[in-house]
Amino acid sequence: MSNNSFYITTPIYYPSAKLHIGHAYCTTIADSVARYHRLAGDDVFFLTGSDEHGQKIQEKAEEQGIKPIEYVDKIVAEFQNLWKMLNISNDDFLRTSQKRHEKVVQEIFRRVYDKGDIYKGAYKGLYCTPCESFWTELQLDENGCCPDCGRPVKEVAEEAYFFKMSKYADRILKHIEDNPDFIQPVSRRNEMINFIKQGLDDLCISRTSFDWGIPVPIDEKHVIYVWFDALTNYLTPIGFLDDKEKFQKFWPANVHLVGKEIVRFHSIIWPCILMALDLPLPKQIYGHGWLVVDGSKMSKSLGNVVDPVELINKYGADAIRYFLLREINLGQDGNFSELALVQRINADLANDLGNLLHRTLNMVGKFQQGEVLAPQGKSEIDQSLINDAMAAVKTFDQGMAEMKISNVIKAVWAFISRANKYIDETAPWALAKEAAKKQELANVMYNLLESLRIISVLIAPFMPTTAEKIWLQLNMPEKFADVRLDAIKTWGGTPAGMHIGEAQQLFPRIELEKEEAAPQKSEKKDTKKAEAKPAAADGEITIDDFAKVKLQVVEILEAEPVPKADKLLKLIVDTGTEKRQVVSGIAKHYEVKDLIGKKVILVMNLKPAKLRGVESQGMILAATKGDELEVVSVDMPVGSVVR
Ligand code: ME8
Repeated sequence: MSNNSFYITTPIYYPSAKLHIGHAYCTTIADSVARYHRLAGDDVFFLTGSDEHGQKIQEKAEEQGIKPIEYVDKIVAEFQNLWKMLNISNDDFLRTSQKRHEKVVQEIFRRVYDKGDIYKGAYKGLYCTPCESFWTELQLDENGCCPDCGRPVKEVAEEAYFFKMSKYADRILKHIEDNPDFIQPVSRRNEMINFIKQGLDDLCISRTSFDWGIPVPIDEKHVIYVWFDALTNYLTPIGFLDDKEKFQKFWPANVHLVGKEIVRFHSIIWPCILMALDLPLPKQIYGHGWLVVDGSKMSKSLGNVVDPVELINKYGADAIRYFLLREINLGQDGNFSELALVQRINADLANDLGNLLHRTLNMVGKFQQGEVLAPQGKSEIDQSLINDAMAAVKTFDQGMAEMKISNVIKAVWAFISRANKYIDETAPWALAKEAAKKQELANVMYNLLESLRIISVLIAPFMPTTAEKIWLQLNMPEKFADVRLDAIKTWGGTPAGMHIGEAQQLFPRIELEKEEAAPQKSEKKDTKKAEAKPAAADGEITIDDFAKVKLQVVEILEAEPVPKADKLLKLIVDTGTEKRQVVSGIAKHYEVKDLIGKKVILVMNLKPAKLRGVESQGMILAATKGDELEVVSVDMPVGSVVR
């Protein structure tokens, strides 16, 4: 077992508004990585916090007629409540308004000033208040606005202190070029190299036009400009000033996880400050992608800002965590949709995982009165299951160390499907009928319980509550919090002779809500919106309307006529994550045998309906003209999305 230290951070978020699903996404990633490292036996420090100073916060507080600290106290309490609800395991929460941080920032200012790397000058610049960033004319976008957020900038001129960042340009460029892992993903690294090559200006690090900030220690008229105050947060809680041992253990950080828009601050400005302090640089800056909602950027004006608290109340923290981590490849942008979330809950959690647990515990209860019997010998199928389990553990270990979270989850779920298939292959219900097969049945039951023991540990970083629920239902003797990865690196950790615990449902299947399944019926609810918009041209829909239809490639596995309905066929299709039954009016146009194996396009999110009493979960696309009909078939892998 390794016992390395591991320090991971999220950005400290601005308390200028409530946090949304994008912030929850970043913090959930960091949490799953921190949990993995604890599982691997590392000594972990996981930091998040709030970036509370600056003009924007001061203005917000003034609008409400309260002091800035009163304003931030309220919002930051909501941050902390969200992290509790989402089961975030941060070791500390840094608020830049805390005294301990003020001391650190002032000390850093003094040290860099004494070194001669801070000087007083006059700042004339273009300032974006929401982003707390200065820009040069050249950096503005084509509308003369902030290149990060597109909002107008204002010209400001004032006396200010500057950090000699230009002095470190060559060193930081060399560091980035010499250390390919320093900035991830590679696309962000290339952007940063190009940015530095255009030349680095010195950085304005103080302001006099507002006072909600940490005073410059040598000149109390000034407050420290927020990025100098914000970036140094990463040093405060690990004992920069007051705990040498702790500081040596955790600095340099292993990874600063940030959104792609602030990679620049973390991979250029922050390292330059650290160089001025003669401190080592963080090992990695990882820029994750942005979440959009139903294909659109989240914004207050569109009214599509997703509140994670509401989602957690509706679906539970583990389901949200699972969706965010599974659905989006780290580093790429991703889409959040409630419909996709519900589909994942139903297919992956209720179906794949829930069924494996439920079927296994039921059978052990029914066939062995809940007792775990010792296995003896192994069949070929048993051995292949064991090999797959060990391979999944290896993929998990390597993949999580590299933060390939989505791939790891896919590998874990492939093993869950494999274990479900093992039940079908071994047919325990048939073994149970023959007294001579008692040991074979005991082996199968043991292998399933052991698979579930391993799975519970493998899902712990992503779904900590569910993982422990499984552990408790298996009735494992060890306390779940004490379990480490080593416990699942060898097969056979489930002790024989004990009894399993009580079976409980993990995730109930969620019926899609009416308005989601049938958006055309929600007109009444939306009268305001309809009035505000001019009526669309006859039959015209927007891209957002179209995006509501989830189309996907599925394979027809079985087809049979629906009794007393000469036009209808009942099809069983494979969607890649589940099997579905679809009733389709194509009986007159196809022989059953010609449909098997055909890959067709299914409307996945159509509200289930009964046709002649037979349930249909979706609709297959077909082209028709007069009496002619042909289903639309494509040669793409099952599960491909059609857009
Ligand atoms: O930038 N998708 O704070 P901030 C994914 N205080 N992630 C998102 C997102 C989205 N749509 N929107 C926000 C700041 N984020 C500074 C940081 S660090 C020393 C100072 C996440 O409240 C993402 O991680 O604007 C992004 O970098 C961060 O929130 C920005 O949070």
